[in-house]
Amino acid sequence: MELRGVIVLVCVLCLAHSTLQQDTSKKKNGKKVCLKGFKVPGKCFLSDPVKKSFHAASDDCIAKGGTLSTPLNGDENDHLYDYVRQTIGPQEHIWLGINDMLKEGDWVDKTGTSVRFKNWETDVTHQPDGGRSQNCAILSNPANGKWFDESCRAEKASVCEFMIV
Ligand SMILES: [Ca+2]
Repeated sequence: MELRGVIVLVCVLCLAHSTLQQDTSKKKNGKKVCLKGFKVPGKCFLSDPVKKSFHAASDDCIAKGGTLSTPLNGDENDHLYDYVRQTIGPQEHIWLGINDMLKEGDWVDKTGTSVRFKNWETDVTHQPDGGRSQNCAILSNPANGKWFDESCRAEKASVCEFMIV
């Protein structure tokens, strides 16, 4: 009985250790791979289906050693859209790591740099259309990965990204 208790304890410790491990990438045969999530060149995406405000989602990504996903080109946007469809759902929206809180209409990333790549929905509606009341942005899966501005207090799923360059 005692031995069994020790084995159970060791297993619990193992589980706790692997859960606490925040590394999302490692080198395998000289190539960086993602231990969790999905790899695109230079980064890993990891989804979090729990709906929360922009700030809560952003803080949670930082606590994991990453940042909210911010696609830099159409390819990355397509991969992110695909990944969200598979891991969170085809009707879901996720926060992006950009905002225009400081200066209306100037969408910046986490470093405060104006983003070059944007993918606003402009065919049906004319995003971004929320003015000062919508200073955060979401990627919409029902709209095929197009972006919409949104109130930062809304609660959405999210995807963290981890740089692996
Ligand atoms: Ca705005």
